[in-house]
Amino acid sequence: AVSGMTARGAFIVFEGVDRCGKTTQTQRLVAALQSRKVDVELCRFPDRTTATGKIIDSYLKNGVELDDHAVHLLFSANRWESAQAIRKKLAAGTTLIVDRYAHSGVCFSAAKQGMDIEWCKAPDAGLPAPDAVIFLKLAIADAMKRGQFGEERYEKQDFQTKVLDNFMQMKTDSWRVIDAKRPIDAIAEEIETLALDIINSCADKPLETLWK
Ligand code: Z5A
Repeated sequence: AVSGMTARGAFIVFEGVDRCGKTTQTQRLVAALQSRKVDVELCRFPDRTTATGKIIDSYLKNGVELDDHAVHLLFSANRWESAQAIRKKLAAGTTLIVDRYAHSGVCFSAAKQGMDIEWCKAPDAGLPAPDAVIFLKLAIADAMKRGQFGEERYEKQDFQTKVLDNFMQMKTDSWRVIDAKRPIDAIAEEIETLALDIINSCADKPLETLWK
C-alpha cells in the first residue's frame, strides 16, 4: 500500500453448489482474519433483509411464483442495492468476504429451461467485480452425502447438477478452485493463506467492474 493512504479492502467472493461449505468457510475465514486484526465483514447474497430480498426469500421458500426472468432481475437488483455500500466499505479499507454473488445469479437462472448464460449476465454487468472468486468444488453426489438437500426451490439433485455444469462453463483461469471434499480444517487453512495473499496483492489495485 502507498504510505499515508488507507489500503483498500479486498472483495473476496465464495461460490459453489448447495452444501459445498460456503457458509462454514466464510464464517471461519472472517473469524481467522479478525484474530489477525484484519478489518473484515461477512456479506451474503441474496440479502434476504431488504425489500427485494423479502420477495426472493418467499420465492425460494415456494411462497410466491414468479416468472424466471423477473426473479433473475430481482436477484440482480438485490446486489445493486448493495453496490454503493460495497464500494464505500472497500475504499475505507474493509475487506468483504461474500457468500455467493453474481456467478450464482447466472448459474442458477441459466439452469432453467429457456434461460441462457449471456442473457443472465447482462443485468449484473457494471457491479463491483470481485478481486477473487474462491470456488468450493464438490460433486453433487458428495454434497448429497452431507444430508438431504433442504426444502427450498432449487435444492434438488438434477437442478444442482445443471448449476454445477454452468459454474464449470463460467470458470476462468483466475478462479481459485478449492477441493471442498476434504475436512473443514484443511480447507479453512488453505483458504486463510489464499485470502491473506489476495488482501495484500489487491491493496494498491483499483477495484474492477464486473463483465465490462
Ligand atoms: N441464488 C440464485 O438463484 N441467484 C442468485 O443471484 C443468488 C443465489 C445470489 C439461496 O442461497 C439460494 O439462492 C441458493 C442459490 C440461489 N439456492 N440453492 N441451492 P443461500 O446462500 O441462502 O443458500 P445455500 O447456498 O444453499 O446455502 P447452504 O445450504 O447453507 O450451503 P453452504 O453454505 O454451501 O454449506 P454449509 O452450510 O457451510 O454446509 C452444509 C453442510 O455440510 C453443513 O451441515 C456443514 O456442517 C457440512 N459441511 C461443511 N463443510 C464440510 C466439509 N468440508 N466436510 C463435511 N461436511 C461439511
